[in-house]
Amino acid sequence: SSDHILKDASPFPSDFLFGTASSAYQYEGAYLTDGKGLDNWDVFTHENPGKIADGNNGDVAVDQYHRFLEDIQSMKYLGVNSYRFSISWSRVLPKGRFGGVNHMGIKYYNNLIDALITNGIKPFVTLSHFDFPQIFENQFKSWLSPEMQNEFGYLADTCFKYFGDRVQHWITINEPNIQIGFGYISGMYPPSRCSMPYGHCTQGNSETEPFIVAHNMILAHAKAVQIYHTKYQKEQKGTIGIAVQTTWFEPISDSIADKKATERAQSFNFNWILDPIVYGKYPEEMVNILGSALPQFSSSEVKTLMNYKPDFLGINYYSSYFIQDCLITACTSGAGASKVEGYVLKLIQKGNVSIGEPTDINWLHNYPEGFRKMLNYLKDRYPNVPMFITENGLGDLQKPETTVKDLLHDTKRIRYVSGHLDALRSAMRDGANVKGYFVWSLLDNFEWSYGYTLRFGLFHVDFTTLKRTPKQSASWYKNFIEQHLNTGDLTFKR
Ligand code: GBH
Repeated sequence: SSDHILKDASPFPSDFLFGTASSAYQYEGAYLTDGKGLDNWDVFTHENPGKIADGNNGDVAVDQYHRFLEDIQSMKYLGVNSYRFSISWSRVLPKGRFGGVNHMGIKYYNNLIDALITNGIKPFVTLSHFDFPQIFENQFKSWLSPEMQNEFGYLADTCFKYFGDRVQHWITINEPNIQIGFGYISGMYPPSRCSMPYGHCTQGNSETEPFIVAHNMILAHAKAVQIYHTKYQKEQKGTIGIAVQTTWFEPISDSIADKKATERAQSFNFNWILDPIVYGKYPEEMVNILGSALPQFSSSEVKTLMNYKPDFLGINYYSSYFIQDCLITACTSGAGASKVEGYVLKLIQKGNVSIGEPTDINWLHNYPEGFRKMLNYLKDRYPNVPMFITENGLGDLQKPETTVKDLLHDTKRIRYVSGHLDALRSAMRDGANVKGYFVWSLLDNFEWSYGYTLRFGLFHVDFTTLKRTPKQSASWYKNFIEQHLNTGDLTFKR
Protein backbone atom coordinates (compact mmCIF):
# COMPACT_ATOMS: atom_id res chain seq x y z
CA SER A 1 0.00 0.00 0.00
CA SER A 2 1.04 3.63 -0.34
CA ASP A 3 1.11 3.74 3.44
CA HIS A 4 3.85 1.14 3.40
CA ILE A 5 5.91 3.11 0.88
CA LEU A 6 5.59 6.21 2.98
CA LYS A 7 6.84 4.43 6.06
CA ASP A 8 9.73 2.91 4.14
CA ALA A 9 10.77 6.31 2.86
CA SER A 10 10.86 7.67 6.38
CA PRO A 11 10.65 5.22 9.23
CA PHE A 12 10.94 7.90 11.90
CA PRO A 13 7.48 8.09 13.48
CA SER A 14 5.85 11.45 14.08
CA ASP A 15 6.53 11.34 17.82
CA PHE A 16 10.18 10.34 17.37
CA LEU A 17 12.55 12.22 19.68
CA PHE A 18 15.74 13.74 18.31
CA GLY A 19 17.98 15.13 20.99
CA THR A 20 21.36 15.46 22.59
CA ALA A 21 22.50 13.94 25.89
CA SER A 22 24.43 15.26 28.89
CA SER A 23 24.98 14.57 32.59
CA ALA A 24 25.10 16.68 35.73
CA TYR A 25 28.70 16.18 36.84
CA GLN A 26 30.02 16.56 33.30
CA TYR A 27 28.08 19.79 32.62
CA GLU A 28 26.79 21.75 35.58
CA GLY A 29 29.83 22.94 37.51
CA ALA A 30 28.66 25.12 40.44
CA TYR A 31 29.84 22.29 42.65
CA LEU A 32 29.22 24.09 45.94
CA THR A 33 26.63 26.61 44.79
CA ASP A 34 23.21 27.10 46.39
CA GLY A 35 23.49 24.33 48.96
CA LYS A 36 24.83 21.48 46.81
CA GLY A 37 26.63 18.82 48.86
CA LEU A 38 29.87 17.08 47.92
CA ASP A 39 29.43 14.08 45.68
CA ASN A 40 31.62 11.05 44.97
CA TRP A 41 33.11 12.63 41.82
CA ASP A 42 33.92 15.92 43.62
CA VAL A 43 35.87 14.00 46.24
CA PHE A 44 37.47 11.56 43.81
CA THR A 45 38.77 14.23 41.42
CA HIS A 46 39.99 16.47 44.26
CA GLU A 47 41.82 13.65 46.03
CA ASN A 48 43.13 11.86 42.93
CA PRO A 49 44.00 14.41 40.23
CA GLY A 50 46.47 11.81 38.93
CA LYS A 51 43.57 9.63 37.84
CA ILE A 52 42.29 12.31 35.45
CA ALA A 53 44.26 12.85 32.23
CA ASP A 54 44.61 16.62 32.70
CA GLY A 55 44.38 16.55 36.51
CA ASN A 56 41.15 18.50 36.23
CA ASN A 57 37.64 18.13 37.69
CA GLY A 58 34.00 19.17 37.26
CA ASP A 59 34.05 22.10 39.70
CA VAL A 60 33.19 24.42 36.81
CA ALA A 61 32.71 21.96 33.93
CA VAL A 62 30.83 23.87 31.22
CA ASP A 63 28.93 25.85 33.85
CA GLN A 64 25.54 24.82 32.56
CA TYR A 65 24.15 25.69 35.99
CA HIS A 66 24.53 29.36 35.02
CA ARG A 67 24.32 29.03 31.23
CA PHE A 68 21.35 26.76 30.56
CA LEU A 69 19.40 29.51 28.81
CA GLU A 70 22.23 29.98 26.33
CA ASP A 71 22.50 26.20 25.89
CA ILE A 72 18.78 25.97 25.14
CA GLN A 73 19.39 28.47 22.32
CA SER A 74 21.97 26.02 20.95
CA MET A 75 19.35 23.27 21.12
CA LYS A 76 16.90 25.52 19.28
CA TYR A 77 19.50 26.06 16.59
CA LEU A 78 19.71 22.27 16.18
CA GLY A 79 15.93 21.93 16.13
CA VAL A 80 15.97 19.04 18.62
CA ASN A 81 12.69 18.20 20.36
CA SER A 82 14.26 16.64 23.48
CA TYR A 83 17.20 17.10 25.85
CA ARG A 84 18.65 14.37 28.04
CA PHE A 85 20.21 15.60 31.29
CA SER A 86 20.68 14.14 34.76
CA ILE A 87 19.87 15.26 38.27
CA SER A 88 22.79 15.96 40.57
CA TRP A 89 21.72 13.87 43.57
CA SER A 90 23.77 15.95 46.01
CA ARG A 91 22.22 19.17 44.69
CA VAL A 92 18.70 17.95 45.44
CA LEU A 93 19.35 15.81 48.55
CA PRO A 94 22.81 16.87 49.83
CA LYS A 95 22.68 14.43 52.75
CA GLY A 96 20.32 11.80 51.40
CA ARG A 97 16.89 10.91 52.62
CA PHE A 98 17.43 11.92 56.26
CA GLY A 99 18.94 15.32 55.47
CA GLY A 100 16.12 17.26 53.86
CA VAL A 101 15.49 18.62 50.38
CA ASN A 102 17.66 21.48 49.08
CA HIS A 103 15.03 23.78 47.63
CA MET A 104 17.53 25.85 45.66
CA GLY A 105 18.51 22.66 43.84
CA ILE A 106 14.85 21.91 43.14
CA LYS A 107 14.47 25.44 41.85
CA TYR A 108 17.37 25.03 39.41
CA TYR A 109 15.81 21.95 37.80
CA ASN A 110 12.38 23.58 37.76
CA ASN A 111 13.85 26.54 35.88
CA LEU A 112 15.68 24.26 33.44
CA ILE A 113 12.62 22.10 32.81
CA ASP A 114 10.33 25.09 32.35
CA ALA A 115 12.72 26.79 29.93
CA LEU A 116 13.07 23.59 27.89
CA ILE A 117 9.31 23.16 27.65
CA THR A 118 8.76 26.80 26.74
CA ASN A 119 11.11 26.19 23.82
CA GLY A 120 9.36 23.01 22.67
CA ILE A 121 12.05 20.67 24.03
CA LYS A 122 10.98 17.64 26.08
CA PRO A 123 13.08 16.98 29.19
CA PHE A 124 14.46 13.39 29.25
CA VAL A 125 15.72 13.02 32.79
CA THR A 126 18.24 10.58 34.29
CA LEU A 127 17.98 10.23 38.07
CA SER A 128 21.61 9.23 38.58
CA HIS A 129 24.44 9.40 36.06
CA PHE A 130 27.47 8.15 38.08
CA ASP A 131 27.25 10.78 40.87
CA PHE A 132 25.73 10.57 44.36
CA PRO A 133 26.32 12.23 47.75
CA GLN A 134 29.75 11.25 49.14
CA ILE A 135 28.12 10.73 52.52
CA PHE A 136 26.70 7.40 51.22
CA GLU A 137 30.21 6.13 50.52
CA ASN A 138 31.44 7.16 53.97
CA GLN A 139 28.43 5.88 55.88
CA PHE A 140 27.60 2.55 54.26
CA LYS A 141 29.83 1.98 51.20
CA SER A 142 27.19 3.22 48.77
CA TRP A 143 26.17 0.62 46.19
CA LEU A 144 27.71 -2.25 48.17
CA SER A 145 24.85 -1.84 50.64
CA PRO A 146 21.14 -2.52 50.12
CA GLU A 147 20.66 0.76 51.99
CA MET A 148 21.38 2.42 48.65
CA GLN A 149 18.12 0.98 47.30
CA ASN A 150 16.20 2.99 49.89
CA GLU A 151 18.22 6.12 49.20
CA PHE A 152 17.62 5.76 45.46
CA GLY A 153 13.91 5.18 45.98
CA TYR A 154 13.78 8.39 47.98
CA LEU A 155 15.60 10.35 45.26
CA ALA A 156 13.20 8.96 42.66
CA ASP A 157 10.14 9.80 44.73
CA THR A 158 11.43 13.32 45.35
CA CYS A 159 12.05 13.93 41.64
CA PHE A 160 8.67 12.51 40.55
CA LYS A 161 6.98 14.68 43.16
CA TYR A 162 8.68 17.95 42.19
CA PHE A 163 9.27 17.49 38.44
CA GLY A 164 6.94 14.71 37.32
CA ASP A 165 4.11 17.04 36.32
CA ARG A 166 6.31 18.16 33.37
CA VAL A 167 8.68 15.21 32.75
CA GLN A 168 7.36 12.38 30.59
CA HIS A 169 10.59 10.36 30.28
CA TRP A 170 12.62 9.09 33.21
CA ILE A 171 15.81 7.03 33.28
CA THR A 172 16.64 5.43 36.60
CA ILE A 173 20.39 4.71 36.50
CA ASN A 174 22.87 5.45 33.75
CA GLU A 175 25.03 2.50 32.73
CA PRO A 176 25.16 0.32 35.84
CA ASN A 177 27.55 -1.92 33.88
CA ILE A 178 30.08 0.90 33.41
CA GLN A 179 29.82 2.15 37.00
CA ILE A 180 30.54 -1.41 38.11
CA GLY A 181 33.36 -2.07 35.66
CA PHE A 182 35.19 1.16 36.37
CA GLY A 183 34.33 1.51 40.08
CA TYR A 184 34.87 -2.11 41.19
CA ILE A 185 37.01 -3.90 38.56
CA SER A 186 39.48 -1.49 36.94
CA GLY A 187 39.18 1.01 39.79
CA MET A 188 39.46 3.97 37.39
CA TYR A 189 36.28 5.65 38.72
CA PRO A 190 35.16 6.15 42.32
CA PRO A 191 34.99 4.39 44.69
CA SER A 192 38.18 2.86 43.15
CA ARG A 193 37.67 -0.55 44.64
CA CYS A 194 39.27 -3.51 42.87
CA SER A 195 41.63 -6.39 43.33
CA MET A 196 44.52 -7.85 41.35
CA PRO A 197 44.87 -8.84 38.57
CA TYR A 198 42.12 -6.51 37.38
CA GLY A 199 43.40 -3.25 38.78
CA HIS A 200 45.55 -1.60 41.43
CA CYS A 201 43.35 -0.45 44.28
CA THR A 202 44.02 -0.24 47.99
CA GLN A 203 40.74 -1.99 48.79
CA GLY A 204 38.02 -4.04 47.19
CA ASN A 205 37.37 -7.47 45.73
CA SER A 206 36.67 -7.78 42.02
CA GLU A 207 35.57 -11.41 42.38
CA THR A 208 32.54 -10.55 44.47
CA GLU A 209 31.81 -6.82 44.74
CA PRO A 210 30.77 -6.17 41.12
CA PHE A 211 27.93 -8.66 41.50
CA ILE A 212 26.72 -7.21 44.79
CA VAL A 213 26.75 -3.70 43.34
CA ALA A 214 24.83 -4.84 40.24
CA HIS A 215 22.28 -6.57 42.46
CA ASN A 216 21.66 -3.41 44.46
CA MET A 217 21.44 -1.27 41.33
CA ILE A 218 18.95 -3.63 39.69
CA LEU A 219 16.76 -3.63 42.79
CA ALA A 220 17.10 0.14 43.21
CA HIS A 221 15.96 0.54 39.60
CA ALA A 222 12.96 -1.72 40.25
CA LYS A 223 12.08 0.26 43.36
CA ALA A 224 12.02 3.51 41.37
CA VAL A 225 9.82 1.87 38.70
CA GLN A 226 7.52 0.58 41.45
CA ILE A 227 7.19 4.05 42.99
CA TYR A 228 6.52 5.63 39.60
CA HIS A 229 4.03 2.99 38.44
CA THR A 230 2.07 2.81 41.68
CA LYS A 231 2.18 6.39 42.90
CA TYR A 232 2.67 8.74 39.94
CA GLN A 233 2.17 7.25 36.49
CA LYS A 234 -1.62 7.32 36.47
CA GLU A 235 -1.67 11.05 36.99
CA GLN A 236 1.60 12.10 35.35
CA LYS A 237 1.29 9.73 32.37
CA GLY A 238 5.02 9.45 31.71
CA THR A 239 7.33 6.47 31.21
CA ILE A 240 10.39 5.13 33.00
CA GLY A 241 13.34 3.03 31.87
CA ILE A 242 17.06 2.45 32.43
CA ALA A 243 20.14 3.22 30.30
CA VAL A 244 22.73 0.51 29.71
CA GLN A 245 26.02 0.66 27.90
CA THR A 246 25.97 -1.79 25.00
CA THR A 247 28.90 -3.03 22.95
CA TRP A 248 28.31 -5.22 19.93
CA PHE A 249 30.49 -8.33 20.01
CA GLU A 250 31.56 -10.43 17.04
CA PRO A 251 33.41 -13.75 17.35
CA ILE A 252 36.97 -13.42 16.09
CA SER A 253 36.63 -16.76 14.26
CA ASP A 254 33.93 -19.23 13.27
CA SER A 255 35.00 -21.65 16.00
CA ILE A 256 32.34 -22.79 18.45
CA ALA A 257 34.59 -21.67 21.31
CA ASP A 258 34.71 -18.08 20.04
CA LYS A 259 30.96 -18.06 19.38
CA LYS A 260 30.28 -19.28 22.91
CA ALA A 261 32.68 -16.65 24.22
CA THR A 262 30.68 -14.03 22.34
CA GLU A 263 27.50 -15.15 24.10
CA ARG A 264 29.28 -14.93 27.44
CA ALA A 265 30.48 -11.44 26.59
CA GLN A 266 26.91 -10.36 25.82
CA SER A 267 25.70 -11.86 29.08
CA PHE A 268 28.40 -10.30 31.23
CA ASN A 269 28.09 -6.92 29.51
CA PHE A 270 24.43 -5.87 29.10
CA ASN A 271 22.18 -8.93 29.63
CA TRP A 272 23.57 -8.89 33.19
CA ILE A 273 21.38 -5.84 33.84
CA LEU A 274 18.64 -6.25 31.23
CA ASP A 275 17.65 -9.90 31.88
CA PRO A 276 16.83 -9.28 35.57
CA ILE A 277 14.79 -6.16 34.90
CA VAL A 278 12.86 -7.76 32.03
CA TYR A 279 12.75 -11.44 33.08
CA GLY A 280 13.55 -11.39 36.80
CA LYS A 281 16.71 -13.50 36.53
CA TYR A 282 20.39 -13.38 35.63
CA PRO A 283 21.56 -14.84 32.29
CA GLU A 284 22.36 -18.58 32.21
CA GLU A 285 26.02 -17.96 31.37
CA MET A 286 26.51 -15.90 34.53
CA VAL A 287 24.79 -18.45 36.76
CA ASN A 288 26.92 -21.25 35.34
CA ILE A 289 30.25 -19.45 35.58
CA LEU A 290 29.80 -17.61 38.86
CA GLY A 291 27.88 -20.05 41.00
CA SER A 292 27.58 -18.73 44.52
CA ALA A 293 29.44 -15.48 43.74
CA LEU A 294 26.25 -14.37 42.01
CA PRO A 295 23.67 -13.07 44.50
CA GLN A 296 20.18 -14.53 44.24
CA PHE A 297 16.91 -12.67 44.02
CA SER A 298 14.54 -13.63 46.83
CA SER A 299 11.05 -14.62 45.77
CA SER A 300 9.66 -11.27 46.82
CA GLU A 301 12.39 -9.50 44.82
CA VAL A 302 11.54 -11.57 41.76
CA LYS A 303 7.94 -10.55 42.23
CA THR A 304 8.90 -6.87 42.34
CA LEU A 305 11.03 -7.25 39.21
CA MET A 306 8.24 -9.01 37.33
CA ASN A 307 5.54 -6.58 38.47
CA TYR A 308 7.52 -3.42 37.79
CA LYS A 309 9.19 -3.78 34.43
CA PRO A 310 10.68 -0.82 32.58
CA ASP A 311 8.48 0.98 30.05
CA PHE A 312 11.48 1.26 27.72
CA LEU A 313 15.17 0.45 27.48
CA GLY A 314 17.73 3.23 27.05
CA ILE A 315 20.56 2.04 24.83
CA ASN A 316 23.96 3.73 24.86
CA TYR A 317 26.00 2.46 21.92
CA TYR A 318 29.46 3.55 20.78
CA SER A 319 31.49 0.64 19.44
CA SER A 320 31.96 -3.03 18.62
CA TYR A 321 34.66 -5.55 19.55
CA PHE A 322 35.92 -8.90 18.31
CA ILE A 323 35.72 -11.60 20.95
CA GLN A 324 38.20 -14.39 21.48
CA ASP A 325 37.64 -17.33 23.79
CA CYS A 326 39.93 -17.71 26.80
CA LEU A 327 37.96 -20.34 28.68
CA ILE A 328 37.84 -23.39 26.46
CA THR A 329 41.03 -22.76 24.51
CA ALA A 330 44.17 -20.93 25.55
CA CYS A 331 44.28 -17.26 24.63
CA THR A 332 46.76 -16.57 21.89
CA SER A 333 47.57 -13.11 23.18
CA GLY A 334 46.88 -10.72 25.99
CA ALA A 335 46.33 -11.25 29.67
CA GLY A 336 43.80 -13.58 31.24
CA ALA A 337 40.37 -12.05 31.03
CA SER A 338 38.34 -11.17 34.11
CA LYS A 339 35.49 -13.13 35.55
CA VAL A 340 33.21 -10.26 34.76
CA GLU A 341 34.02 -10.61 31.10
CA GLY A 342 33.15 -14.28 31.32
CA TYR A 343 36.63 -15.47 30.42
CA VAL A 344 36.69 -13.78 27.08
CA LEU A 345 39.31 -11.55 25.58
CA LYS A 346 37.90 -8.48 23.87
CA LEU A 347 39.82 -7.22 20.89
CA ILE A 348 39.10 -4.30 18.67
CA GLN A 349 41.36 -5.63 15.92
CA LYS A 350 41.76 -9.05 14.38
CA GLY A 351 45.44 -9.18 13.53
CA ASN A 352 45.86 -6.08 11.44
CA VAL A 353 42.19 -5.91 10.52
CA SER A 354 40.17 -3.53 12.69
CA ILE A 355 36.48 -3.75 13.31
CA GLY A 356 35.09 -0.71 11.53
CA GLU A 357 37.03 2.51 11.15
CA PRO A 358 39.55 3.37 13.90
CA THR A 359 39.19 6.74 15.61
CA ASP A 360 41.30 8.85 17.96
CA ILE A 361 40.15 6.70 20.85
CA ASN A 362 41.32 3.13 21.22
CA TRP A 363 37.99 1.86 22.62
CA LEU A 364 35.86 3.45 19.94
CA HIS A 365 35.69 2.26 16.34
CA ASN A 366 33.17 3.53 13.81
CA TYR A 367 31.14 0.43 12.93
CA PRO A 368 27.48 1.31 12.23
CA GLU A 369 26.72 -2.25 11.13
CA GLY A 370 27.43 -3.33 14.73
CA PHE A 371 24.79 -0.85 15.91
CA ARG A 372 22.20 -2.35 13.54
CA LYS A 373 23.08 -5.86 14.73
CA MET A 374 22.95 -4.75 18.35
CA LEU A 375 19.43 -3.34 17.94
CA ASN A 376 18.28 -6.49 16.18
CA TYR A 377 19.74 -8.61 18.96
CA LEU A 378 17.93 -6.54 21.60
CA LYS A 379 14.59 -6.56 19.76
CA ASP A 380 14.80 -10.37 19.59
CA ARG A 381 15.81 -10.84 23.22
CA TYR A 382 13.42 -8.23 24.68
CA PRO A 383 10.68 -8.23 22.04
CA ASN A 384 8.03 -6.13 23.68
CA VAL A 385 10.12 -3.32 25.13
CA PRO A 386 10.49 -0.06 23.16
CA MET A 387 13.96 1.45 23.01
CA PHE A 388 15.49 4.91 23.00
CA ILE A 389 19.06 5.43 21.83
CA THR A 390 20.07 7.46 24.86
CA GLU A 391 23.70 7.98 23.75
CA ASN A 392 25.70 7.66 20.54
CA GLY A 393 28.56 9.84 19.40
CA LEU A 394 32.26 10.34 18.73
CA GLY A 395 35.03 12.08 20.66
CA ASP A 396 38.12 13.95 19.45
CA LEU A 397 41.28 13.73 21.50
CA GLN A 398 42.88 17.07 22.21
CA LYS A 399 46.53 16.59 21.22
CA PRO A 400 49.20 19.28 21.52
CA GLU A 401 49.00 19.99 17.79
CA THR A 402 45.18 20.06 17.59
CA THR A 403 43.82 23.47 16.56
CA VAL A 404 40.35 24.89 17.15
CA LYS A 405 39.90 24.89 13.38
CA ASP A 406 40.53 21.12 13.29
CA LEU A 407 37.99 20.61 16.05
CA LEU A 408 35.31 22.69 14.31
CA HIS A 409 35.88 20.91 11.00
CA ASP A 410 34.64 17.58 12.40
CA THR A 411 33.92 15.49 9.31
CA LYS A 412 34.70 12.28 11.22
CA ARG A 413 31.90 13.02 13.67
CA ILE A 414 29.49 13.72 10.80
CA ARG A 415 30.46 10.42 9.19
CA TYR A 416 30.00 8.62 12.51
CA VAL A 417 26.61 10.10 13.37
CA SER A 418 25.17 9.87 9.85
CA GLY A 419 26.37 6.27 9.53
CA HIS A 420 24.73 5.37 12.82
CA LEU A 421 21.48 7.13 11.92
CA ASP A 422 21.41 5.10 8.67
CA ALA A 423 22.02 1.93 10.66
CA LEU A 424 19.26 2.95 13.04
CA ARG A 425 16.82 3.36 10.16
CA SER A 426 17.79 -0.05 8.84
CA ALA A 427 17.26 -1.58 12.28
CA MET A 428 13.85 0.07 12.49
CA ARG A 429 12.95 -1.39 9.11
CA ASP A 430 14.12 -4.73 10.49
CA GLY A 431 11.49 -4.22 13.19
CA ALA A 432 13.33 -2.63 16.12
CA ASN A 433 10.92 -0.40 18.03
CA VAL A 434 13.11 2.66 18.60
CA LYS A 435 11.42 5.86 19.73
CA GLY A 436 14.23 8.38 19.91
CA TYR A 437 17.91 9.14 19.33
CA PHE A 438 20.24 11.30 21.43
CA VAL A 439 23.72 12.35 20.30
CA TRP A 440 26.34 12.31 23.01
CA SER A 441 26.85 15.19 23.37
CA LEU A 442 25.49 18.75 22.99
CA LEU A 443 28.77 20.36 24.13
CA ASP A 444 32.35 19.35 24.76
CA ASN A 445 32.40 18.58 28.48
CA PHE A 446 34.21 16.89 31.38
CA GLU A 447 34.89 13.41 29.99
CA TRP A 448 35.56 11.49 33.27
CA SER A 449 39.11 10.01 33.27
CA TYR A 450 39.98 12.01 30.18
CA GLY A 451 39.15 15.30 31.89
CA TYR A 452 38.74 17.97 29.20
CA THR A 453 41.07 16.24 26.72
CA LEU A 454 38.34 14.26 24.95
CA ARG A 455 35.68 16.30 23.18
CA PHE A 456 32.31 14.76 22.28
CA GLY A 457 30.34 17.95 21.55
CA LEU A 458 28.37 19.09 18.51
CA PHE A 459 29.42 22.46 19.93
CA HIS A 460 33.02 23.30 20.72
CA VAL A 461 33.69 24.74 24.16
CA ASP A 462 36.68 26.94 24.87
CA PHE A 463 37.43 25.72 28.39
CA THR A 464 39.03 29.04 29.37
CA THR A 465 36.25 31.40 28.28
CA LEU A 466 33.49 28.72 28.20
CA LYS A 467 32.40 30.14 24.84
CA ARG A 468 30.33 27.68 22.77
CA THR A 469 30.78 27.47 18.98
CA PRO A 470 28.87 25.15 16.64
CA LYS A 471 31.01 22.56 14.89
CA GLN A 472 30.20 21.42 11.34
CA SER A 473 28.41 18.43 12.85
CA ALA A 474 25.94 20.81 14.54
CA SER A 475 24.81 22.20 11.23
CA TRP A 476 24.76 18.68 9.76
CA TYR A 477 22.50 17.43 12.61
CA LYS A 478 20.30 20.51 12.23
CA ASN A 479 19.76 19.69 8.54
CA PHE A 480 19.13 16.05 9.24
CA ILE A 481 16.48 16.84 11.84
CA GLU A 482 14.87 19.44 9.61
CA GLN A 483 14.55 16.91 6.81
CA HIS A 484 13.31 14.07 8.91
CA LEU A 485 10.97 15.89 11.24
CA ASN A 486 9.40 18.25 8.72
CA THR A 487 9.40 16.73 5.29
CA GLY A 488 10.55 13.13 5.74
CA ASP A 489 7.34 11.96 7.31
CA LEU A 490 4.34 13.57 5.65
CA THR A 491 2.13 12.69 8.60
CA PHE A 492 4.28 14.72 10.98
CA LYS A 493 2.76 17.92 12.25
CA ARG A 494 4.89 20.37 14.14
C1 GBH B 1 29.25 6.95 28.28
O1 GBH B 1 29.86 5.78 28.71
C2 GBH B 1 28.86 7.78 29.49
O2 GBH B 1 27.51 7.53 29.85
C3 GBH B 1 29.05 9.25 29.28
O3 GBH B 1 28.94 9.91 30.51
C4 GBH B 1 30.37 9.49 28.60
O4 GBH B 1 30.66 10.86 28.51
C5 GBH B 1 30.31 8.83 27.24
O5 GBH B 1 30.15 7.47 27.41
C6 GBH B 1 31.57 8.99 26.40
O6 GBH B 1 32.63 8.21 26.90
O7 GBH B 1 39.51 4.63 29.29
O8 GBH B 1 39.95 3.04 27.53
O9 GBH B 1 39.32 2.27 29.70
C7 GBH B 1 30.25 4.93 27.65
C8 GBH B 1 31.19 3.90 28.16
C9 GBH B 1 33.03 3.98 29.59
C10 GBH B 1 33.32 4.04 27.24
C11 GBH B 1 34.44 4.39 29.79
C12 GBH B 1 34.75 4.43 27.46
C13 GBH B 1 36.65 4.33 28.91
C14 GBH B 1 37.51 3.34 28.19
N1 GBH B 1 32.51 4.45 28.34
N2 GBH B 1 35.25 3.93 28.69
S1 GBH B 1 39.19 3.33 28.72
